[in-house]
Amino acid sequence: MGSLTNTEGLRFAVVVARFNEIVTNLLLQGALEAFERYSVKAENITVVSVPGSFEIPVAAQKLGKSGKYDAILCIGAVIRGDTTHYDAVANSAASGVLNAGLSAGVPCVFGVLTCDDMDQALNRAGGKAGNKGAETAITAIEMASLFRHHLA
Ligand code: INI
Repeated sequence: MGSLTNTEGLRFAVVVARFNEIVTNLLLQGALEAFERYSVKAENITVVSVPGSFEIPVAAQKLGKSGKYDAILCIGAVIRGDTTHYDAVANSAASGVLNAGLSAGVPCVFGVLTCDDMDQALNRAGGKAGNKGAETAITAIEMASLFRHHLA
C-alpha cells in the first residue's frame, strides 16, 4: 500500500475543467489544501486548466506520458440540469480518465463530480458532504507513493 506520510519528491499535475467553475474552483482549492496538509510542496504541483470535463482525459494522458508526474488529478463538475448531453460528458470523462491512466501507466485519479443539480455539487465541493477535490488529492498521494516506492 502507498504511504500518505512520505510525500517527499512526489510530483503531481492537476487538470481542472472551467465549466461550472464555481464548483471546480472549490474542488481545486480543496485539493491544494490537502496537498499542503500532506506536505506536498507547491513547486511539485502543476495546475492545467481545460474548457470542460470532456477535455480532461486528453490533457491527463499527455501529462501522464510526459514522465514528469507521479499522479494526475482530474477535476471537473458535470451537472445534469445544465445539459441534455450530461450522460455523454459524464461517461466520456469517466472512461477517458480511466483510459488516460492505463495508456500512460500513471495513476489518473477521478475527481469529476457527476450531480443532479448545483446544490448537490456544492455540497461535495466543501459543503455538507465534504470536498471531493481533497479526497482526490489524498487518493493521488497514495497511488503516487505506491507506484514510486513499490511498483517502480
Ligand atoms: N462540461 C462540464 O465539465 N460539465 C458540464 O456539466 C457540461 N455540460 O453540462 O455540458 C460540460 N460540457 C462541456 C464539455 O465538457 C466540453 O467542454 C464541450 O462539449 C466541448 O468539447
